[in-house]
Amino acid sequence: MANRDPQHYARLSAVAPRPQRAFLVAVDLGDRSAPLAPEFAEFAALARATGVEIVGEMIQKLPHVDPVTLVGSGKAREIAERAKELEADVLMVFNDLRPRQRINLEKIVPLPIVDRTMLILDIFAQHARSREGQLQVELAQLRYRQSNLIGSGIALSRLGGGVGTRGPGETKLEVDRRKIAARVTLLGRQLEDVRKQRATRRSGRGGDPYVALVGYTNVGKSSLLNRLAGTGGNDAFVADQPFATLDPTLRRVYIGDGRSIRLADTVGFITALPKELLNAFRATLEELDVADVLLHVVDASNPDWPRQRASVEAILAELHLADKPTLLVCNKIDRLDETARAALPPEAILVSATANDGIDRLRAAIVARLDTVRSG
Ligand SMILES: Nc1nc2c(ncn2[C@@H]2O[C@H](COP(=O)(O)OP(=O)(O)OP(=O)(O)O)[C@@H](O)[C@H]2O)c(=O)[nH]1
Ligand SMILES: [Mg+2]
Repeated sequence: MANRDPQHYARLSAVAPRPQRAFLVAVDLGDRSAPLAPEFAEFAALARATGVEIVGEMIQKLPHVDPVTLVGSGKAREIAERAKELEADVLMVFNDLRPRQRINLEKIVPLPIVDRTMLILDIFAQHARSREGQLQVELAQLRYRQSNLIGSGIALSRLGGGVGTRGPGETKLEVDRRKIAARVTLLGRQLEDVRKQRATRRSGRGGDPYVALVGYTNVGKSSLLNRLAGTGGNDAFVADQPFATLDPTLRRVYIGDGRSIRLADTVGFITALPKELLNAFRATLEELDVADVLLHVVDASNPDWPRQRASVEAILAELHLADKPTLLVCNKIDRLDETARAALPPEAILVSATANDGIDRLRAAIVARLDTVRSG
């Protein structure tokens, strides 16, 4: 029952910390093949998903990044001033930082620095539910700190329990590197155990063909799973935020003609998925290896979808899944007019998970694809 005591709310808000104020920084290298705008917008969305308030941003155009401070020392001082005026608590840096650049930049801008990988790891830490997911994220966080020499410095501990320090990381910032190494070994062993158990469970299943949903984060994979499974009450979690799904779910789905499949939801992908995460989640993702067919879902209402599709294909290739039989599923077509729909690739299956459009077509396409896989 809800607590209706007004005092209770007063106390809660008194204790609740205000959201951290983040200042965003990027160096724009003017690369025409990879324009900054969509990736920077994605970076801001990742930042917001961690719960921070974005109070300002600065984009510095440079032919190449400054080897010492990333942005150049003059710009760094400007950032320090702006961030101070805006009372920022944390500096979020879009570009990859070398450990030395991080240290130098922190000397000029006296704020904890959080980079894109740390943001993604933080969101993962917030969303991991299963034991395996939590172990995977903690391992990835520790490995990232190890390789970037983060954690022994004072910066993050000053931040205390905010973004970049969430999850199984906090006290650990003070722990010396040997303790981190020992923890990494222990986590690795625990993960191995969890995986063995899962492998045993998996070998007990079997039967129906195995189909997996893959795709960029937030394109509607879990929504499609729910729509196809027609689950009442037992829905996979759906949310308008990156990385809503971390733990793989598996549902039985009737696809017509007296036939069923096992349909798996997976963690969403993102451009330049941090290698620590890819490695940590490799075992989960390699389960895709046993899939008979992949459904590659894209958000066709996002003008950026071709870039997202290419990123997903690159990650699939890295996981040695490029040759899997795959169906391209263009989701969210409820947001597109006729012209935009007609411009989509001819082989794509057009659907809307939320508007329940094209789902029968999708079922039929899965049946057909499975038949060619079986007979081929
Ligand atoms: N307009 C529209 N919105 C959709 C459709 N399908 C999903 N969405 C919305 O898109 C958002 C993301 O949906 P999810 O199903 O959580 O996406 P996901 O691919 O599982 O995302 P992650 O698990 O974070 O990778 C939610 O707000 C959904 O309601 C659709 O067909 N049309
Ligand atoms: Mg999902």
